[in-house]
Amino acid sequence: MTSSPSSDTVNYALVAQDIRAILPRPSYDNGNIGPILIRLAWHSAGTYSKLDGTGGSNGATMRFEPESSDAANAGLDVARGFLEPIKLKHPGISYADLWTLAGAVSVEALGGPRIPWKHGRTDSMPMPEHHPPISTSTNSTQKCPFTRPVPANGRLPDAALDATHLRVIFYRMGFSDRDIVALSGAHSLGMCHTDRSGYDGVWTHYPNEFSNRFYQVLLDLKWKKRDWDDWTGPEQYMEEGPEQLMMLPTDMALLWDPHFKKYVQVYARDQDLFFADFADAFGRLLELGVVRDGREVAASCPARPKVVFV
Ligand code: CCH
Repeated sequence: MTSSPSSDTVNYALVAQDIRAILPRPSYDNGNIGPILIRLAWHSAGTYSKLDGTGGSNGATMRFEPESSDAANAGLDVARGFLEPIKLKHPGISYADLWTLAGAVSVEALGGPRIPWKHGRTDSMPMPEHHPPISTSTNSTQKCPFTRPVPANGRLPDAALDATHLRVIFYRMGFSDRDIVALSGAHSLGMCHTDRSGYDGVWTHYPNEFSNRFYQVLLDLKWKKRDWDDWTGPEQYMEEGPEQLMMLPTDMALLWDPHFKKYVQVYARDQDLFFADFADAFGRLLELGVVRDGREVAASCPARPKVVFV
């Protein structure tokens, strides 16, 4: 990995301020780019595997193939483009730090909790096909800019699947059922785009407000499969009646799986607990794959007070 030469001189508070300033954008979607920046941060980190330490937010490998053209990342080139002026203004920040910081800043700017975030990620280069083995010798002063090849695509969740799939994907990163439900609450924000994922619509009526509304509508509304009238779209769920909120099959899985559902119910009632759990889980997500003090950070959760189900 190579570290940008001036990463030590970056004023991260100023970068955060500059990110906050670009979030409102009247011509884009619902008028704010925060939701797509949060999605960028999550997808940059969500490739991590605790089994071999590959993937994760370190390296900002979504700049390169194959990750840049992973179908799950469709549309995130737009998010990366939004952050390019910030990178130009603060060239010392790594892309990996910039993308994760943008996600953390956006959550808070949209009314959510403060996300614990530390700088120190570095940007990697794609390994050329015929690169000789990388020396691990510690007395070499020449740092090799190439890193191991990035993992194959397919590590991010597929919205068409079920609770078992969610567990396979998130357990691989080191998360628990409680973390899965807490992280999914980010779907209070933003929207689906037919030209990106194929899905269509918003989860809540306030897509620029970070809140526990995702859980409330999931529980309170009646959902039916969307009847695509003019074209055959993917299976997704729509609110019954004239209003048109939507859910992905993986969102519905949180309702249909009894263990996930218990957390949905708790978070629907208790926004403070949701905010605390989200901040904790999202903070750990952004650390995945990051090496600090010679140790790779794992997602496994520190001891927390147990949730009381009533
Ligand atoms: Fe998500 N998400 N997400 N998501 N997501 C989509 C959009 C957003 C899944 C699928 C989709 C998380 C978890 C999951 C956001 C944050 C998070 C879309 C629409 C799909 C599909 C993309 C489009 O068409 O533009 C699936 C499956 C999972 C399984 O767990 C997690 C975790 C987070 C963050 C913590 C946000 C925010 C959006 C809105 C993006 C936008 O452009 O408005």
